[in-house]
Formats: sequence, C-alpha cells, structure tokens
Amino acid sequence: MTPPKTTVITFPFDLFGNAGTGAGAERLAEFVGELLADNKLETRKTRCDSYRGLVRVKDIPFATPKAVQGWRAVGRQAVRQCLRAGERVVWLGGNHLSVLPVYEELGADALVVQFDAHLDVYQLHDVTPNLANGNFLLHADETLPPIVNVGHRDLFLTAGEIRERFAAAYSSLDVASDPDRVVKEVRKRAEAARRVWIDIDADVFDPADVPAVHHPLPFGPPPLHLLRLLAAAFEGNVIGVSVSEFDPGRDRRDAGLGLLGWLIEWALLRWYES
Ligand SMILES: [Mn+2]
Repeated sequence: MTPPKTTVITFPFDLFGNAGTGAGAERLAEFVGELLADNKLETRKTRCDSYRGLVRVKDIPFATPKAVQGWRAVGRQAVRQCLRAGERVVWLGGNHLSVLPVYEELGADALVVQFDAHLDVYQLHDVTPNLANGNFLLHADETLPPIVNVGHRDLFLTAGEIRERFAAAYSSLDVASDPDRVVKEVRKRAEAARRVWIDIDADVFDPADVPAVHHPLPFGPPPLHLLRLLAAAFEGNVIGVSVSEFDPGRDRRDAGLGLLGWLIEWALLRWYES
C-alpha cells in the first residue's frame, strides 16, 4: 500500500495582529521547497527516500483584497480537500489566527495538541472583542475539537476558565516539574483519539531558542522536552501539523528558521519511516 501523500499548504495570512508572520510562512515554504529539490538531486540512499515524490507544496496567496476577504472559506476548503483525499497536511500559517480554518474543519472527533505560550481565549480590556489572534478560539464557526495545550506561560486565566476551553493544559512549569508525567498523558490522549492535529505556535519556545516572534514569553520549555512531547503526540494518528507565528524579520542568525525547518523535516520522517 502506498503511504498517504502530504500537502504542504502555505497560508501566509497575518491580518488582525502580528504582521510579518506571513513572510514567515513563505520563508518556511521556501525551506521545504529547497529540501525537496535537494532530495531529488541526491543519488545515494538517504532517509528522505521514504517520502520522495509524496510531498507537494501548495501556495495560497493573499495578493488581492478579494482573496483576503474570503480567507476563512479558502483556508477551510484547502484543508478539507486534502483531508477528504486522505492526505496529510503541513500548514504553514502566518499568525496563529491563520490556523482557525483548520480547527474549524477538523471536527469534534479530532484532538488538537497545541504547543503555544498563550491560551488564545483572551477577552481583555485591550483586546478587540472581534476576531483577533489572541482570542480566535472564541470565534470558531464550528464546534472545536478538544484542545490540549502544552507549554503555556499564562498568568491571567483562572483554572475554571482554562478547564472550560481546554481538554487539558500543561504549563511550561508543569513540563519542567514532571516531564515524564506530561509525556505519558499526552501520549495516552493522542493514542486514544481517532485523529490528531499538532499545532505549533513558534512562541511556545523560549525566546532564547526562537526569538522570531511578536509576543515572546519567558521560561519556555527546553526544546528537548518539547521534542519528547511532539514525539508523544506522534504516537497517535497524526493527520496534520501546523506552524505559525514565525516572523523572519525578528529572527537571529536563522535560529528560528533552523529549528522550525528541522521540525518539519523531522515530522515528515516520523510519518514516512513508520
Ligand atoms: Mn502564542
């Protein structure tokens, strides 16, 4: 049986907050394009043979006002097409809001394992009550899939409010205090779900590791803990991975690009070598 194909969807939407992250989606798409082109030229056997010819890149440009206006419908259609065809998806988003169409398409039988420093359900006095990147989970058109947050550094929401919106939330301190417990619980939830989506907001990392974000929060989990947690989520039936909030204009010596690009390549190998 041939393994499912993967579509890398470039969705550089970055309105309503954190302009500049659209360029991040495009930069990561370039990274993937170069990776695939290099792999094609490789003549000896390498690990990338496992996905040779099975990954394609699809760009969704936001070049006209009309394209911008229809962003949610366009995004939903793009992800729906792939999932219905049984393809896996790598979603290269602009700001975190750009992942909302994915959340809306997934449905209640999927599980989202979300790596994010923020719990995007903020109704603050200085946040617009309308849709924005800090509150987008409150504005979905559909019933959202259960969400497990990993790595947040929230100092605002009450435990009750977090429970209302998240199936579970493991703060950065939870991860540091007992990584084995969090790994075990994330793995258990991922294995129990019919379908798993891994959503990586670049600001989950410590700003020392990924400086290229708009709202950095200190005390991010060490990258190796995050890698263990990603591997735990990958024990489930992962149908897609999204990456957002990367702004190359704020990067330092390509630290963020290198880390996020490596993770995308790693995810492809997790899929195709298993
Ligand atoms: Mn965030």
